Amino acid sequence: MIDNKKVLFSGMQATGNLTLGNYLGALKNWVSLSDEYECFYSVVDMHSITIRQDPATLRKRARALLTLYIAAGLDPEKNCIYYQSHVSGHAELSWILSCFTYMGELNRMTQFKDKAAKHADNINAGLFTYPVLMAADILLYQADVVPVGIDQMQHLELTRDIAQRFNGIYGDVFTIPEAYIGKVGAKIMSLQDPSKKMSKSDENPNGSIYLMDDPDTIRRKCKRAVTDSLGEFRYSDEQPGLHNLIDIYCSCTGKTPDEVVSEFSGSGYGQFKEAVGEAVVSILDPLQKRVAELEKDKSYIDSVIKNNAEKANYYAQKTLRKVQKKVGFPEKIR
Ligand code: ATP
Ligand code: LTN
Repeated sequence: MIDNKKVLFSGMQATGNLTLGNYLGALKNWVSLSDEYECFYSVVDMHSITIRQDPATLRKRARALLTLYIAAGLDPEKNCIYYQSHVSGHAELSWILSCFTYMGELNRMTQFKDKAAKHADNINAGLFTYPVLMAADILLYQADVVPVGIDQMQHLELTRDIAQRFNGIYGDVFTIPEAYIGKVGAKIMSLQDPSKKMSKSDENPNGSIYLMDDPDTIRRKCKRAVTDSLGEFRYSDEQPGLHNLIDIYCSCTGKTPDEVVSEFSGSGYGQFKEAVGEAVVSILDPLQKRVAELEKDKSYIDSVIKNNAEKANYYAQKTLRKVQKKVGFPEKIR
């Protein structure tokens, strides 16, 4: 608890251009939760280097992501928006927690298996211990809730196991976090292959709508989205392409699938795809305008980076000192 508010932590990697999936599945929920909780939203650049990155590009993308957090509606006066690499406590706690995590647990992580298969030439130890760093992110701020997409549930379960194990040995040190999975948009699928999640690292750019795509590109991608040949307007798992477009439309407009089905039941897929395109444009256009404005104000963004890193460090150090004492590290002499 901070000032009688429960604590929320979440983060995103600056590994590519963000997609509509990232926005509807994560960022949008973050904004709606930000009044209720004391929030920490990190640009997890330390996680990003588990995959080889070009330094200049990583720096640029990390700043763009931080700017996007603000543009999406997270007020940096109320929410702590910061770079993970600016708070050394993440790495320090991660080391300690790695001594409380079993190889067998890490071996079971599906994200590790997926990423290792994808980057067979660089299966580094960081990629393997990635979930420990994620546990450190969350536990460092004593987070009560962690909004993530379904794909991150396994990492969150591991975080809870590590925290419970530590508490079992040393007493109540860590708050045990709960996942928060949004109701709509928890899994937006690729527009080209609705059996696959929309992902920023997808090789086919037509499968994903990027948050910075211009309106015509968005309309074109929606128009070309894969549907089916049944020609029936239903919200059904048997029609995954249409199901996904209905999810996107509902998430952008706030309508329910039932309302959408009755609104479009007489019309063809083409007309609906156009409406989806317009709904996405109407969400992304204002977002892009706010990003452009914020990018002009370099000193404002710099001050957010500086002030929030200090705030994050303050809370991180509180937990870290407690943990260091518990495991038996000697007090620093000041
Ligand atoms: P990558 O392609 O690099 O693995 P990604 O696009 O899957 O990346 P992450 O950086 O892993 O995105 O995820 C950031 C956040 O966005 C996480 O909370 C994740 O669950 C959520 N998210 C990612 N893709 C989707 C999606 N298609 N639908 C809903 N939520 C998503
Ligand atoms: N692993 C997450 C990103 C991430 C995260 C976190 C999410 C790193 N640390 C802490 C929530 C809480 C991902 O790949 N989406």
